[in-house]
Amino acid sequence: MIHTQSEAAFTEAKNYIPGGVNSPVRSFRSVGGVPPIIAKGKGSKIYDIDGNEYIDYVLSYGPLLMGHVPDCVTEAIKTAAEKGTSYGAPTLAETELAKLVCRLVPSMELVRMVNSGTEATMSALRLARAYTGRDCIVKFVGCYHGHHDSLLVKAGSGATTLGVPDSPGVPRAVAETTITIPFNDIEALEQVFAERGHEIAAVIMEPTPGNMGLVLPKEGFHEALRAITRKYGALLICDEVMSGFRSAQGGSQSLYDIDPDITCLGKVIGGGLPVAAYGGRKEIMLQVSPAGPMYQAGTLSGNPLAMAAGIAALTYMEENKVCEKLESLCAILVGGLEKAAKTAGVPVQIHRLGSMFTVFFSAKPVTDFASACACDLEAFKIYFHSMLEQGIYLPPSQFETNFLSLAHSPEDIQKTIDCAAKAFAEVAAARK
Ligand code: KE4
Repeated sequence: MIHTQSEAAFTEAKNYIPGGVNSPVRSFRSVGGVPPIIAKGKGSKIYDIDGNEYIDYVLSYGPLLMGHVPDCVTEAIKTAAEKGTSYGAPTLAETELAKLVCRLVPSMELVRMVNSGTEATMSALRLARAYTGRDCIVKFVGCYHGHHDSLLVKAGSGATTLGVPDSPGVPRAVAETTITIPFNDIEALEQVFAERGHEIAAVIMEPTPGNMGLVLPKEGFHEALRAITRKYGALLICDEVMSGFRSAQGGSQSLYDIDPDITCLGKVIGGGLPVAAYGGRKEIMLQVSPAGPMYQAGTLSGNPLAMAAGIAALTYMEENKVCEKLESLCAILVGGLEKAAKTAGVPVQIHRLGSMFTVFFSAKPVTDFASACACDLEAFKIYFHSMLEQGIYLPPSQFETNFLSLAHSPEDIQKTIDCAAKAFAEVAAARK
């Protein structure tokens, strides 16, 4: 593949944008090389400015459930745009999307629209602190909830000690209100609550984490988590920004029978436009301004253009049973990848849930961030670049999740499996 125009464009971008990107993962920093500069997308494909075509498994890191520019969403945006893009005043579309979300995710009795997953989880934390009057938050290592200070925190020295900043600029005082423990570790959870339970406002978790690659909860983990938060009066915040409408139509909370106090959504809910949301039990949500004293606001929250895209996407999803269809399509793809890796003699763990999947280059099970970090990252790099050069566009990190869309055809799936067979063979050859 030729990448000359992307190389020149990326160099120029770095003259005006830090690292040449508006979100770090897009820079290919962890896999090396120059990211293709994308010119357009259609269906399952994206095209870069050098004219190269790729089958896309990034799909904007999840939002594009029906693939690029599905007619249902494009038409809705065009119609809305002709009437207005934003008013700073209530509209019918906001109520329509809110009703749709409350029906699809019944634990969300009231919902507030915001513009990014970060805003949703930041607001959810403030709400939990406002509702409980407590300051401490518990999160899990490897779960990502956006870039606000309270959650850019890494584990302190001991299992239950307060966190330390995970980025310059995060005040130590803020980091010290967050306790970080390993995902799937019920003992650590019990120890934290035994020692600090009455200081804890909430536990925030990805029910099926997708930011260390896709990692699945152990048997009984969610039941234990819900029981202990109830016992100590801490809220349970379910961050389904990624898993919402992806792991299943009702999100992972519907798969694992989780009854969260607050849920955060993003990505798919906006159909590719900036929409995210937080919502939950009515008595909790009624704390949110102007119904209650907890302040949260946003100029473009609920703007009619994004609402139109979200309504179109979720309506199409439900009416066409998209999540069900993607479940079986993804199972076929992952089955083919497993067979290809086995034939090449490359040890992998492939995790799949709904239309999300991750190929871990590991001979051992991956159950948390530590075991994800033990993967063969050099093997991943070889696999990633081989797939890219063959026209398969994957997330540029072992710690990301791949996504499938309704636009991916059986031919796309077969081509992906064939390309993976070649990529695994290159990994095997490099390991010799
Ligand atoms: P945003 O602020 O990026 O819209 O959402 C933050 C967020 C919150 N919660 C979960 C579970 C998430 O996965 C995310 C964002 N996910 C990443 C992908 N790993 C977005 C990609 C990026 O950072 O560019």
